[in-house]
Amino acid sequence: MNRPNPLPDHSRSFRPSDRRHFLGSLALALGAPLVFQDLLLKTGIFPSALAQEALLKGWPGKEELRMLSDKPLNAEATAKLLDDEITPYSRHFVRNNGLIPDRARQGTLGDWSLTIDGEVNESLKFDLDALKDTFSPHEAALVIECGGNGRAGYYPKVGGNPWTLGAVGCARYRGVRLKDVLRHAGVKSSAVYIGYYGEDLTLSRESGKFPISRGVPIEKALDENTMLAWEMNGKPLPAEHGFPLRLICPGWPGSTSGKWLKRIQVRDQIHDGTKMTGTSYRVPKHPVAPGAKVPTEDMQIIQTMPVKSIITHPETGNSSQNGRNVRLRGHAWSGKGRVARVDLSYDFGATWTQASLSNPVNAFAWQRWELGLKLPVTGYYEIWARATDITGGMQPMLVPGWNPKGYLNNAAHRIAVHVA
Ligand SMILES: Nc1nc2c(c(=O)[nH]1)N[C@H]1C(S)=C(S)[C@@H](COP(=O)(O)O)O[C@H]1N2
Ligand SMILES: [Mo]
Repeated sequence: MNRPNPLPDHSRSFRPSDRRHFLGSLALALGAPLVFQDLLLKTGIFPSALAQEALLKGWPGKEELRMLSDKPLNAEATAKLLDDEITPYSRHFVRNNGLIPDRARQGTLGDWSLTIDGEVNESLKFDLDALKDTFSPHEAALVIECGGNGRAGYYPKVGGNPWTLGAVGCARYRGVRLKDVLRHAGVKSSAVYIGYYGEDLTLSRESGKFPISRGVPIEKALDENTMLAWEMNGKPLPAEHGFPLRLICPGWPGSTSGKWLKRIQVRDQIHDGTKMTGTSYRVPKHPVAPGAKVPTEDMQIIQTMPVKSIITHPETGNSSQNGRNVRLRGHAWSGKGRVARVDLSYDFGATWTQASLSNPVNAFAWQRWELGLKLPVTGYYEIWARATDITGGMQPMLVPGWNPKGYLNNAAHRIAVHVA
């Protein structure tokens, strides 16, 4: 197969200073990435991120994913792996801030219960059967995307997991609406926010500490699409995704969708749990220069996620099987509402062709787009996809505003295709 030197399979522009990317491309060009990485390991001039990738084994059940770390477990999909309408367990990214609880590893409920307390008329406790018996079931296909998806594209580099484009998935969940449970407890007029508490431990296993405890405004908690889920793709929630129960706040950063839930506290102030304060999941209130130091008081909590799309077929770097006719497809989604259109360009944005776009199966599911392009002559092309949502929000072609933690990179996805 004719493999042109591929573009990076994510939206960042090439920078000679980006050694990891440079070495990655070089390894591909040599056609022997493993030997090459091995060589570099021995010379000791090895960039640490690549060293980690070379050494990490796949996670059982998720072997296809790219591992960023195993303690805590962080692993993302590639564009090709996200081709399914409903992302299977094996291809759904995992983002953990701490350790998977023993209960989840064992997959046994034991004495598990969920507590609802705080600004409610009556504190309530449910076991899983009680949740299933008390409230009407709710099912939906929902996109969960990490707020840091695309972080690897920011320059100057920022700390945190260097997600490229695969910290997103759209699985089918079954559970109950959070609003039904909260209304049952009786939400007081003093309620302004909810905070979740999970059963996961910090890396140092300190008792009474939470690796993450975030939440959403009460309006979002009471939205009909916000749910408590015990099933993912027709099976009990897997250990990595929050067994036995997780929160899903679709359209908001994945960090608001608490896993291994034990408690939801209704608050009379903005929740102040772990990773709610400081610079966590916050972006500057005003645009800042790349690399700027931003005082905490100038940062604001990320709310909805911006419009985004991905080209899941063909895979970047492939040769067209049908000459100049290339069939492309992918998904598009937005935290602000439906996606209205997806356009593609094969000439660096000079001209655009609108793709056909399906309706979402429900609110906050991603939408399939497809397009057959006839490329003018043989040769090398870079194909770009750009989604626009119903609010008029459109993906930028370049990495958008730099921010200290590298959130919200929704730059258009680009692939390289060779037409023989
Ligand atoms: N209890 C708990 N909930 C959590 C996390 C966590 O570390 N602990 N990670 C959050 C983050 S940052 C993201 S992006 C999503 C990832 O969900 P997934 O691992 O099922 O893909 O879970 C969120 N919920
Ligand atoms: Mo996240």
